[in-house]
Amino acid sequence: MKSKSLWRPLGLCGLLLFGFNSTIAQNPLIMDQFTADPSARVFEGRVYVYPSHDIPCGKGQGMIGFCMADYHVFSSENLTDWTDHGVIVSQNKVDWVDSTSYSMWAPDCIEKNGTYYFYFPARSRDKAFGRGSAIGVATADKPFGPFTPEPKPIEGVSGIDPNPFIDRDGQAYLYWAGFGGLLMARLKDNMKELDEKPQKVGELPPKFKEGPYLFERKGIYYFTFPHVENKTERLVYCTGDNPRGPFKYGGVIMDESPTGCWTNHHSIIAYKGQWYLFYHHNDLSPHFDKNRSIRADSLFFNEDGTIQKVIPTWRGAGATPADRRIQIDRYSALSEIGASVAFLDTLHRQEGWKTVLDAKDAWIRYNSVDFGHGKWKSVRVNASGAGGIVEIRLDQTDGPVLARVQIPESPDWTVVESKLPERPSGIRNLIVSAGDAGPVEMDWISFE
Ligand code: FUB
Repeated sequence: MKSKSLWRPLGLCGLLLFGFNSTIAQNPLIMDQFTADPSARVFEGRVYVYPSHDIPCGKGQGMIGFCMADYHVFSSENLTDWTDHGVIVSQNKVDWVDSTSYSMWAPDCIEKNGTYYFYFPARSRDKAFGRGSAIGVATADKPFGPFTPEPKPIEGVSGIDPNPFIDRDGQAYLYWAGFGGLLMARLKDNMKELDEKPQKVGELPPKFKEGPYLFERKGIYYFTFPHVENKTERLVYCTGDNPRGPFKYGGVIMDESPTGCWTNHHSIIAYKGQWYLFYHHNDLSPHFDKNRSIRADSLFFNEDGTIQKVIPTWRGAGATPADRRIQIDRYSALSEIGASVAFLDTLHRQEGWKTVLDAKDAWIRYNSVDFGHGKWKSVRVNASGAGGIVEIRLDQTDGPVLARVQIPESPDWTVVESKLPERPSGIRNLIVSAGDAGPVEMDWISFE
């Protein structure tokens, strides 16, 4: 059957916690808290993500529905297991920040000569530092801190969404969203002061822009940002031959969110030979788009350096080890009819989603399961529903059958185990289909 949009309404698989502060997830990457504005960086061979931390607003708290009191940093070696390193900077512990403002919006971090510079916006206690948000710096010897904030914000910078960039010649720049649009200035060697007056970044498309992110690839400087052309933010890019611009419009990186999340905010990195787009949507808060969740998907360039549009997926990036509880509801594709996902518990969305197959031959595909060297003897499926035989195939909908699992009729979740006649190895796609079973709900499957 033809696969249908990846934006069908959701259901969820369980959250699997590996100890106190480490989670496994596809998209969204983090399930135990809201996260937004992901600035991803590769430091010391790992991916570090510095997001904002959305929390539900109390009365009179925050600005325009956004409430952010601190920052966490997360890291991963495989883009599947994410470690939460905890709070690195908070509004109560920065001298210049108004500690009642909950205004710690999108941050970013960069390394220079072994020091990590974390840039963050917040409303200052002293209006001398600007009309709205000021931008401060905190430094650390390690990407996960401990970070020491400077006593004052950067002089001459008023705005949000800081993005530092260091060119190949060692010159550093800071980009941000200010009152005059997207602005930039050279940074001094100390990375804590501007080396020139802020300038407007030139030749950008009209209408609302924020969240600048600059990177360089093969001598092309990509100046990328969220841009409201129609209703909500889409991600676009411009290119130039140097970090100051002017930049020429290149195209759309990601379309407006089909679920109506008004903001999107992103970063782009290369890691282990693949490019990735980090961005956010409101997966865990479908009715309030100021409580967001970060995501990642692969990004590809054309031969001429143009960027291929990224289609958001639930599956995200990274291979999933076969012995994990594979959350097949974080799918790569599903059949046109009879397959859907839904929250396991609409009151506790952080518990995730489940897969629902309720028509003959309905299927769901989950890409890139890592079977390694083929020691697998059985598959376990956590299922409920009317019962019947669920079929698991490899690679594609008409690929080899890996197992036929008899699901008992039960309204409760039951783990069923079935022997594998063959032992799969390597990285394979899984297709789980209902055959004539159903309706059947599945929380996860796993191999032993
Ligand atoms: O997270 C608060 C603001 O929303 C960010 O600073 C913007 O980029 C938008 O994502």
